[in-house]
Amino acid sequence: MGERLKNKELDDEEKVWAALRAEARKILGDAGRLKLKGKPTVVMLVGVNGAGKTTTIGKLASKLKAQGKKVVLGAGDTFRAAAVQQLEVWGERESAQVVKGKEGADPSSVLFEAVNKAKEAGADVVLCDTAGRLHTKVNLMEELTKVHKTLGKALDGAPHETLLVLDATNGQNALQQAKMFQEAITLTGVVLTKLDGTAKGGVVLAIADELKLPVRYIGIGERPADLREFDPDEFIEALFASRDSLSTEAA
Ligand SMILES: Nc1nc2c(ncn2[C@@H]2O[C@H](COP(=O)(O)OP(=O)(O)O)[C@@H](O)[C@H]2O)c(=O)[nH]1
Ligand SMILES: [Mg+2]
Repeated sequence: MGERLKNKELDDEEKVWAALRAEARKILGDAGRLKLKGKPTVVMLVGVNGAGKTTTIGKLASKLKAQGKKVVLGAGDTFRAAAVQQLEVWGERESAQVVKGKEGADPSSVLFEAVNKAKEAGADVVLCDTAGRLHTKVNLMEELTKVHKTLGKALDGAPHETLLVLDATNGQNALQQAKMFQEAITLTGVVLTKLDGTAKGGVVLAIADELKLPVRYIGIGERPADLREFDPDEFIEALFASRDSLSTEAA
């Protein structure tokens, strides 16, 4: 920041705000929605328990269905029986096939099968749910690495997207979790959930800056429609709007 503004310019408040705004916009990078690259496009969702993975999968299924896409859901969180049931409820609601294994089944084989079923069915997208907690963190990261690799064996280029789901109300903690996942697998983007529960939109900037990952979607509630494509320009407008209206009032 300091280098980009000459000392003299720092006296000009407008110039400082403009520079801040440009910097913030740069941090957000190219965000935007999922690109459907493969047939099917395989998307893996990861994140700690309660972050909103399963709910985000349901919302994404709803969005894709509205676009006329055929979606298969892979129940890769085999650690908790309730997780599979929760995914099945979404599958029924969005009329998407759910591929599941027995309780405690190997998530990699369940998701391998999900991709194969999707190929057979000519589906457009496979959304892969994963566990957020196992006996230890090391177990979890090893499992996710294995799932990631297995998806690549099921289909060349898969997973086409690996989205990290983060609860925005977790603040600094979310960042720490993110780094842990980033060390284990290659992530391609972030979904930030529960932004309805926090006024701190700034967390979006912090996450994009720290992780150098695009924010693809934001969750703003629990209903199917409560998932928005993240629009960096709109976000910057909103972030600086309060400041703009203040200076207009002052003028
Ligand atoms: N308010 C709000 N709640 C959400 C959002 N996304 C998920 N949730 C809720 O967070 C809880 C955990 O979500 P879940 O999808 O089960 O998390 P998972 O463990 O990562 O699969 C559930 O009660 C969801 O309804 C969101 O964007 N806003
Ligand atoms: Mg879940």
